[in-house]
Amino acid sequence: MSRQLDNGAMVSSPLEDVEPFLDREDLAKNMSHIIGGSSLVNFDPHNRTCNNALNQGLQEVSPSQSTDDKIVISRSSGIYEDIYRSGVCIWFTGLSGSGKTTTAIHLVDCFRKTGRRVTLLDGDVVRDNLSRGLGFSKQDRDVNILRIGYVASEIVRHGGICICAAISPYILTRREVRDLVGKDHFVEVFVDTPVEICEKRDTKGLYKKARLGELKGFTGIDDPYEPPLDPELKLDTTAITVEENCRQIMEHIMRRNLAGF
Ligand code: ADX
Repeated sequence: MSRQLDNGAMVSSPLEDVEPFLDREDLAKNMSHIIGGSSLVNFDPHNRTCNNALNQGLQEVSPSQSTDDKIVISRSSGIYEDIYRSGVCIWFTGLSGSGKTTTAIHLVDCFRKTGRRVTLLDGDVVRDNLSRGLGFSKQDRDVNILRIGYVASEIVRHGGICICAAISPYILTRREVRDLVGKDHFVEVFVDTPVEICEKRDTKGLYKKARLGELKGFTGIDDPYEPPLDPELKLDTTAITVEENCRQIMEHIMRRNLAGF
């Protein structure tokens, strides 16, 4: 399909023509049309997923060798690998120092081991770039969270995996993000570490500053944190290891078939 840019130039973008789940004949036709190159991916029309052909070893066959239950499509790079997979957003919420980032980083590794690419949006990192300049008023926190939610929703919409780790203190804002991403692709994980423990850990020295009154509006001290009422998962980081917590999350995702493994 061609479309006209603002400057009048015509561009053609074949992917716009392709619905993710066409019937197998259309798919074969379109895929061989839009994707050039030498390597191949097998598409399974029954469970609507692509085998991770890179991990399983590619077979050099041409599109004409497609059979009733196997469509062979050619591809030129890894970028098409994920398009038939389900996207999912794992949204960590909890106090500063609760263990969101530690768990999220370990979870990234777990997903990578399955062959999936993962995007991690961590509150501290996002505030250094996408949300630079925002403060910690309710309004600014909401803007921050909705930005993260928007990026997550785009990643998920394209079949990607997005792990978000921000305090996200407000129930209604988290609900808005859930709606934005889509409830069937959203896993809210409450990192339920009590404030006393977070304060004892005080990895960044911010609780101390907040207690001394040098930092105003610090979550859990003089700013609210609204715990989720009905999160998909609740983690204990005081008695349970990060590995075990991540295993629980991966199990949840597999049980609900959220990532198309
Ligand atoms: S959120 O409320 O908008 O979700 P976010 O996760 O992005 O917060 O950022 C929280 C991080 O910012 C904390 O881990 C801490 O390092 C830092 N921070 C600085 N000031 C505050 C504050 N007033 N309240 C909470 N965190 C703060």
